[in-house]
Amino acid sequence: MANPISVLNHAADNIRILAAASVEKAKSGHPGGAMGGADFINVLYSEYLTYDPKDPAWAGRDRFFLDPGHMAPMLYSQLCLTGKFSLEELANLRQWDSPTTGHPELNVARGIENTSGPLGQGHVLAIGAAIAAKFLAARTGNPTFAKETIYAYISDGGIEEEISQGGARIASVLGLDNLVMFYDSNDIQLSTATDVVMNEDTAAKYRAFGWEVIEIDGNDVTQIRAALDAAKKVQGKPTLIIGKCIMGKGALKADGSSFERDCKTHGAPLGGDAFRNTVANLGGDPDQPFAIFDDVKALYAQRDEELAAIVAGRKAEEKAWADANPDKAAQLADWFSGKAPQIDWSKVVQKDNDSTRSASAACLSALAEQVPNMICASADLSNSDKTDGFLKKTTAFKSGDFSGAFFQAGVAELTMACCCMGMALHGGVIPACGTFFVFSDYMKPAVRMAALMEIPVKFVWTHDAFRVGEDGPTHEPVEQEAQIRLMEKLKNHHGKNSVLVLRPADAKETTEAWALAMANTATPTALLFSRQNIANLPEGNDYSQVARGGYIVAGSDPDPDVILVASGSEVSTLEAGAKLLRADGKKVRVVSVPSEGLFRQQSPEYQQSVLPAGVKKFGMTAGLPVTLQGLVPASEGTIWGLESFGFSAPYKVLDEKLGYTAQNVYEQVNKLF
Ligand SMILES: Cc1ncc(C[n+]2csc(CCOP(=O)(O)OP(=O)(O)O)c2C)c(N)n1
Ligand SMILES: [Mg+2]
Repeated sequence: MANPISVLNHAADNIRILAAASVEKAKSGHPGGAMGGADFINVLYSEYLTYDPKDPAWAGRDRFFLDPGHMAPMLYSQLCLTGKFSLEELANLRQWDSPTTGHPELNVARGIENTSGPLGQGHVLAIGAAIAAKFLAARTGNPTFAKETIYAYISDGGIEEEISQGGARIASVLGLDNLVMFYDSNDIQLSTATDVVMNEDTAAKYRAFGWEVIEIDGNDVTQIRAALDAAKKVQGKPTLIIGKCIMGKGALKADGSSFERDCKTHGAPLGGDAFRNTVANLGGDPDQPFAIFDDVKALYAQRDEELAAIVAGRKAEEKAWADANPDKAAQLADWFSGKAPQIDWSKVVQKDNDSTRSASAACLSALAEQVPNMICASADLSNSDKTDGFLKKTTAFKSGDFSGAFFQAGVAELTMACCCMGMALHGGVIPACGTFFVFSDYMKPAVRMAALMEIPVKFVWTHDAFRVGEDGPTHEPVEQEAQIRLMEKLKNHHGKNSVLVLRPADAKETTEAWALAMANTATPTALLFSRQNIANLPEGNDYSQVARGGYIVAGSDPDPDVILVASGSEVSTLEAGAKLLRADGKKVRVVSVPSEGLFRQQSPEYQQSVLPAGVKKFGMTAGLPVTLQGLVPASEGTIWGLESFGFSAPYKVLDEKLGYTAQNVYEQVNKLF
């Protein structure tokens, strides 16, 4: 029997009171949007969202992705009604050590599917999760994945962010009918009304993208239900429900007049008497606003019972599938455990003197064959970034056909990154995505979020240096390595380097780097690969040492007069320079440091044995000199790096002109003596 509308409205008012009260208590936060969106989220959670209250990580659950993180009080208040947060925790919004953080942080046990805050990314994470659900349905045949609905909640800010275009395009071209997005269209944003900055017809825009669009009053229970019912029936395309919502619904000012539709409620407590008037207006007790109404408690207790029956049915279907497919079921359990896959790396045969991007293709080819839950993506560069090594072993996703494992993202690096992160958040899949290193700049906001959420996406960035010179300086990364290596230095909340960054020095180091990337289930990994061929490191090199982040390359002299340090292709330039220095009788050690972050995690004794203090050092990097500053102290030597943007020319000419030659290594090192 349908819940009485009066009870649903009462529950939404309860959410409004709790959201406003938590912001009031914290003396900071965003009440207005939360109060406007309360009706939608309440209908969704009390009547539609399918999840297991006793098993929040259940793989087959519907998922709710919040894009506007500033609307955290709405989500926390909603999750308080479903028992995932206590009233006390709501009262501790934004406080030290409280689970009710300023913007929601990934916490599946508490019902939070994603960290959100930077507007726009959150709804594209949902799109990635919808892709993962389609993929798992196709790959496993487990009927539960075809029944999942991924709900996204977006606001004006997310619609304005450029990434919404990428997300809208991908969701449509892939026919994601398991995606339902609610747009809280309240015509107000932080500093202005929305008409000051946008005048497009958003419904027409999404229809043009190929979405089903339903327009409703976002504060009306009957219309919300009708829209959700309709959305669930749509086939072959995603649905956008545009809900006209009232910012600060129910809010009153200190003088008792309406405080609705006012920018001032966007990001500040209602304040004093305005708060008290508002709570009273919504049927609460201004002296005890942190309370759940009895009929609302009953509403959610009843929903728990309904969910128990729904989930029991779904889990019975899953069990029937698992009984009929025990091997697949065991495999699926493994995929959702998040464990690193078993990979036989001996199947990867590297060519001598190959580029590391091509060596990466050899690895990806093996991964496509051996890791059935891996998804690889490229932003329209698969034949250049060599993710085609993977693609050649599978097919790309198409609307209605998710039997392959390759995601053609189009030219949209940030969208691609967020989709891949959303896939990982869904669980059960291992995503990797590729583009040119210089375009990592378009992905930085997502990489930072992946690092914060500890999502083990593999970022494949090729064309790692100025040696793409024919394309001109726009395509030549210079400062990008220094930037991503800063993320190696930034620790996540578990005290780990927030990103693992690996820049291998030759083809065989590339295999080791991919092995480390696949073993890394704790953080994102960045893999930096060369466009050009690189001479193999000397015969007898112990490649297992790559796992230590930095190591002494084979053929190095004992008791060296000088230590040459680099990562990536510059190591081979140092090797060539070392030959000239040795001809003069100098004893030379060459050290390859594919990951300074990993190297700094080794014992001090090991670090000291590789780079002993007091021995002269010379570093060479195709990036900014600062890239190597942690390894080559100014007191012990010099660093040859690129101090300016690159130039247009064939790479061999650039190597000569910019000093990336054996002869220059020889000359620069001699200056140290
Ligand atoms: C990428 C990004 N830019 C800027 C902000 C700062 N910011 C937070 S909310 C907001 C306005 C959002 O307006 P809207 O989405 O309509 O939310 P409402 O005011 O309706 O709650 C801005 C600019 C942000 N969180 N993320
Ligand atoms: Mg708004």
